[in-house]
Amino acid sequence: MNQYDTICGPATAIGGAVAVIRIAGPDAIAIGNRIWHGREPLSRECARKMLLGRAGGDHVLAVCMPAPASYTGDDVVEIHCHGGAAAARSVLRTALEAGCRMAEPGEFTCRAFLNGKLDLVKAEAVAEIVAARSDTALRLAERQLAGALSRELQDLRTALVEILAECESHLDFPDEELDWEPDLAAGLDRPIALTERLSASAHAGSVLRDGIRVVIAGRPNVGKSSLMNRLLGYDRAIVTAIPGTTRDTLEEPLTLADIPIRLTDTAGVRDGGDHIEQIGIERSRQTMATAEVIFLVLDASAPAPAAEWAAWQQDPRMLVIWNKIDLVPDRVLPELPVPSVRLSTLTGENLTALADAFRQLVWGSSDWSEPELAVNSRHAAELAVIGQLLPEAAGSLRREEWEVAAIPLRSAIAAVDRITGENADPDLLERIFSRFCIGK
Ligand SMILES: Nc1nc2c(ncn2[C@@H]2O[C@H](COP(=O)(O)OP(=O)(O)OP(=O)(O)O)[C@@H](O)[C@H]2O)c(=O)[nH]1
Ligand SMILES: [Mg+2]
Repeated sequence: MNQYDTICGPATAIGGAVAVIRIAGPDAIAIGNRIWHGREPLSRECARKMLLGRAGGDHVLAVCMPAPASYTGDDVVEIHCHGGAAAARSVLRTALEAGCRMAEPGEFTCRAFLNGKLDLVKAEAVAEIVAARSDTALRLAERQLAGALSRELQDLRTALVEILAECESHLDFPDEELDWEPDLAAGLDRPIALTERLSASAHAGSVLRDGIRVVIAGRPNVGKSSLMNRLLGYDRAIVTAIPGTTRDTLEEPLTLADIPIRLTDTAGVRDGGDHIEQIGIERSRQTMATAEVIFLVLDASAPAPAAEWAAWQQDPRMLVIWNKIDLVPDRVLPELPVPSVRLSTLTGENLTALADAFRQLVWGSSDWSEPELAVNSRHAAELAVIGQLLPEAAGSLRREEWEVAAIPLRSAIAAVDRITGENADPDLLERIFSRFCIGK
C-alpha cells in the first residue's frame, strides 16, 4: 500500500439502487474533475456539497471532501451513481483510466489510521461494524469506534508512563531529596486491575464477534431438523417421520438470544442404518467434538433415553431439549445434571425458554448485561503479556530495584502501543487491514 497513490474502490455492495465509488489521495480532486462534469468543477469551495453532473455516461452525484476533513484524512471524492454491476463498474473504469489505482482491502481505513484519524483499535471497530451479526455486537463496535477502548488504553498507558518516569528519576537522581512517590508499587494496582478487567472481556468479545458453534445432536427422529427449521424461521432441513432422514451435517448462521451462532443439524446417531447413514453419523460425532454448545434433543414422548446419553450429560457444553411435549404435556421428565428445557418444535411452545437457557449457558448467568466494551483476541494476547509484566514490575518496585522495574514497565507500554497501533509494524497492519472489504 503506497500512501501517495490516488486510490479508488466501490464503497457500497454492488446490486443496490445507488453505488458509491470512492476516490482518495493527492490527485483525487483532479481525477474527479477528469471523470465528472457538472456546472462547476469539484474544488475546495464546494466541499461536502452534493453536485449533480455526469460521469461514465451516467447522471451521478459527486461530493468533494478535501483534506484533512475527510474519512481518510486526504482529499476524497465520492461519485454516487446508479447501482448495479455495470453502472458502478463503468465509473470505476473511468477512474482507473484517469490515473487511480484500485484500492486494496481496507486501504481507505488504513490511510485514515496512518493519517492519525483513528487508532488501530478504532480502525478494527470499523471492520467490526460492517461484520456485526447482532445488535449487541454492533453497539459494542460503535462504542469501540467512539473511543471507549482507546480511552481505557490511554489511561493505562498514562499511568504506566508516570510510574516509569518516577522510576527513571530514581535512577537519574539517586542521591537527591526529591518529592518521591512513597509507594510506587501501589500505583500499579489500578493498571493491574484495569488489565484484568479488559482481559476478562475477551470471552464476551469472542462470542459476540466470532459467534459460537452450536450443534443439534440426538437420536434419529427426535426432531433435530424440526428444531433447526424452527430457529431459522424457514424450512431449511428435510423433516419426515422416517428415522434417518438427515444424512449429512447442515450448517446455517443465525442469531439466538442476540448471540451470533453457526447452527449445525446432524444425522441422528444410532447403530445400524446403511453405509451412507453411518458416514453421516461419523460426521455428527466429529461436529459434536468441535462444538462449543450442544443442543441434545430428546423425545419427551418416548421412553427415557438410553444409557449411552448418560456420558454426554456430564458435558458442560450440553443443553438438553425435551422435544414433542405437545404429545405429553403433563409428563414429569427425569431430573438431569445439565440444563434442560421442554418445548415443542411442532407448535413452537416454550421456544423462548430455549433462548433463555442458551443465554445462561453462554454467559454463565441469567442476568448478563451487555459489556461497555470487549477486547478481541489480538488485544487479549497483548493484555495477557501486560498482565504478566505488571506484577513483575510491582515486585521490583517494592524492592526499590528501579532499574529492574523499568524493564517490564517499558515492555508493558510497548504492548499497549501495539494494541493501539502506535509504532505498529507493517506486517501487523497488513494482517489487520487485509481482513477488511475493498472500499472500506
Ligand atoms: N408431535 C411432534 N412431532 C414433532 C415435533 N418435532 C418434530 N416432530 C416430528 O418428528 C418427526 C421427525 O422430525 P425430524 O425433525 O425429521 O427429526 P430428526 O431428529 O431430524 O430426525 P433424523 O434426521 O432422522 O435424525 C417428524 O415427523 C416431525 O414432524 C414436536 O415437537 N412434536
Ligand atoms: Mg433430521
